[in-house]
Amino acid sequence: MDKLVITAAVNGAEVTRENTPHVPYSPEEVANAAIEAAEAGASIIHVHARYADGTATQDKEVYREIIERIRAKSRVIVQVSTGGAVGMTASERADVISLKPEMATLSAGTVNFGDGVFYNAPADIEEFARRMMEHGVRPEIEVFDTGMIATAMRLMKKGLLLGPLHFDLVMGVPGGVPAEMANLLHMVSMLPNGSTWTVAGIGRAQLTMATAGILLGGHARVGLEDNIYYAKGRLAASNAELVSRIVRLAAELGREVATPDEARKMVGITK
Ligand code: KMH
Ligand code: ZN
Repeated sequence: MDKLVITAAVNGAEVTRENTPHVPYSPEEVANAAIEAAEAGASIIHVHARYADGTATQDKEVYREIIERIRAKSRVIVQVSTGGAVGMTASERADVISLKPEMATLSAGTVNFGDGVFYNAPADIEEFARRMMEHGVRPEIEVFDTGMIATAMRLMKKGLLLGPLHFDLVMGVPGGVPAEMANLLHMVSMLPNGSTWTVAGIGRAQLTMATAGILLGGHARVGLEDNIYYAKGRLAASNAELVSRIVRLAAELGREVATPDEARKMVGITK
């Protein structure tokens, strides 16, 4: 099996200090969490921009500072969010692509997201893909339900996405595909040949889905964006703590962990 690429989704747009005191907000906090997670074994860091008070933003300058701070100390891949937060417009979400980050998320459809709607109209998805191609940004296709895999394949046929594709199967968002093994196996069976995939289980499914990713030859995403607990009733102390557990599990299950440069080759980052 290929080496394991661990993604740390360190903050997201929705988790607050009321949920957990450990979620990083400011660029400095996000960068420190990212560097610590990379030292623990993550090769991709998925980041959202926040203002210092925690408000989610797609402000390009905030992303620029996060990227520069991480770059100064680590070779880890920085993957920016173009999903932002529920309610943001597609054009404000897309602005960060012009920074030419190595990697960015590309959500492949609309999904109910808790009490809100994460809106991704077909024309907007195509525009995100076009801009990523124009700026040489490697997309990670965010899939919240099975039909979104078919959407990504249509975009590939239209020449808006270049294969092999790299997917993040997000499982357990209330409104999206439930985080169950049968659903994961079904989604993996739908992926176009040659795809790479990681799985992000939400809440307590983070550990089970990441373990499934290790066993099935996929990859694993963990972090406070998706899950704030280490165990029932015990908050994770940091993103690095969640990453470290995956590194230990991978070792027990016979999967070596990829370095950032190995991950670049595996997920198709060419620049
Ligand atoms: N915050 C969610 C509404 C992404 O980063 O691309 C969307 C999200 C996906 O987190
Ligand atoms: Zn995100």
